[in-house]
Amino acid sequence: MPPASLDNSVTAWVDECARLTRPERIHWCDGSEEEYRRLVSGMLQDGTLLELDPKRHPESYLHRSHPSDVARSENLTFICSDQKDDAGPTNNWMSPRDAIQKLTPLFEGSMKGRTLYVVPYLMGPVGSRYSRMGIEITDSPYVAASLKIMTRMGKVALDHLGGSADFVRGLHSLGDLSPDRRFVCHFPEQKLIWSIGSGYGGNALLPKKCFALRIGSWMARQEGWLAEHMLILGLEDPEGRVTYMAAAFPSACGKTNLAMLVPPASQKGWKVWTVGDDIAWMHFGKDGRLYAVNPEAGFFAVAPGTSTKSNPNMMATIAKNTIFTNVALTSDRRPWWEGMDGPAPAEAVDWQGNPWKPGSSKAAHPNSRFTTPARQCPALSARFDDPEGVPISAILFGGRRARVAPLVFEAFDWRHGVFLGATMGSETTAASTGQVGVIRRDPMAMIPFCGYNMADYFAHWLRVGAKSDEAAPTIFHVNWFQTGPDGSFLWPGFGENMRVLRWILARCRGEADAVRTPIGYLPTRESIDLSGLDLSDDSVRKLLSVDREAWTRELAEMKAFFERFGGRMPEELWQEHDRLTHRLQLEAA
Ligand code: OXD
Ligand code: MN
Repeated sequence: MPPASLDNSVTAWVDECARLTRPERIHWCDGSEEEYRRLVSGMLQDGTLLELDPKRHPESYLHRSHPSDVARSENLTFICSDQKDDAGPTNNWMSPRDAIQKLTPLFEGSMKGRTLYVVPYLMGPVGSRYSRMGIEITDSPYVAASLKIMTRMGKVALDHLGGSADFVRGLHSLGDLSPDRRFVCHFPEQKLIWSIGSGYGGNALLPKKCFALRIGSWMARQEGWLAEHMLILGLEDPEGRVTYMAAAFPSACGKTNLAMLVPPASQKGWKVWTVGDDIAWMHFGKDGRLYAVNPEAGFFAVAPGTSTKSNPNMMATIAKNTIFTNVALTSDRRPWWEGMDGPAPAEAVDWQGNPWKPGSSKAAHPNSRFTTPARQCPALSARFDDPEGVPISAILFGGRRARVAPLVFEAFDWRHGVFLGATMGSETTAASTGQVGVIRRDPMAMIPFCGYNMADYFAHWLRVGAKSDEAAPTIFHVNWFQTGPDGSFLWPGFGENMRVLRWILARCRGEADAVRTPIGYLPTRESIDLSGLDLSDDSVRKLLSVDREAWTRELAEMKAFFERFGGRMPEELWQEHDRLTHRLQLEAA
């Protein structure tokens, strides 16, 4: 039964969706523990979930998605704005009318024999003026249960909505899971999402990428804030002072690990507090500072590579109440993936349910995931639920670059920082379908997630920061992934990234030296703590220097990327490109 307090438009929309999809029954989610348990027990009965060893993994389950449905389908993701130009050259576009015409027959009767779940959810802390409401209609109990973990779901959300009709509508159906009939369509002007044919998190958990980033970025531009693909962390110094930073990296480039970093023994007294691992909603306050909230309540993170070495906090987080997707299953019913601690099991069942032995194919899918509650993270910030958010002192942009980008450098000012974000490049990963390991321009790590023309997005960034001048965060670029001639990483990464965070913090406080180079301020060798690291002089030189020739080659690629936006590209960014060209030429002379 729908709660009585609802605006008629909510029930009218649910009725309309039910008429289209013809479910056997409708269930309004209240977000209770009991409801979650019922969802789980139904899925255990029909095999959608498998129970893990309840002693070692209490209340934790394995889900296997369809083998053709294991990552975000960027080629099937569309922005359906009224005007094609408003979606811009980096998005697939379909007219709203064509999208409705194409998808309506796919939704017709798609929920026959299934339950339609109405899932109200809140994005952002309870009681925050920055939080926003959404309702997802789905025929997937896996989605409904995952949303209980990933959002503030059910009654708490409806209480926030009150009698208002202002919420993002999301209609999702598994359909027949055929890639030929799979579409993820966003109608930003209507605050509406239609997704069919996929049960994969990034396509089916609509609050995450679809709402919090694609529709969110559209709303943010209209309302003057920023919806970003960024982690949020608090860096505590040995005196107990906490400074907050936000960082954008493309999918599967270590955002979650950085957000939960545990410093090595050499970094005594330092600590990282986790506010968010994937998405930041940020508003400039009256004091000119930028404040960030994490709209999510859980983590949907990549499993392979996660271990007590790479991310002990995450290993502790996933110890219970966690849904694993597409990982391997050991004979004692434990989850397993490549890069986990200890030796590989002698045998297991792979992510597709087939017998597996070490040395054969991958046991876990490279984009296998877990969905786990943020409140279980031992490093969760005390300000996770702060309705006002946390003040951001530094913004980090980064990518996966084997060459070109040094370990860390600082932008000259906000405008140059926006240029650094706008020209970010990274090697592609398994988080999306398509070729892995090729360099693509991924401005602010938002290329798959910006819900409108990215030229307008850059203009928006320039505009919001310009208002705040001095109080705006300082912008940095980092790259943990530079490799040497033998292909091995030059920088140890993981906990040792604390050394880079400390340099960034010291720069924000005006306490660290830097050299001015054509691309920005780089650390002097003495200003960054490299003590005790096993780094050759040559590695240090490569990590902390500018490869002028490589940057000159980059200029051409940046130019080609900017040209895609034609006359809509902000003039300021072309000027930044000219200035960089000029600085590189001067240095060569
Ligand atoms: C994610 C992604 O799932 O970026 O966070 O793909
Ligand atoms: Mn992400």
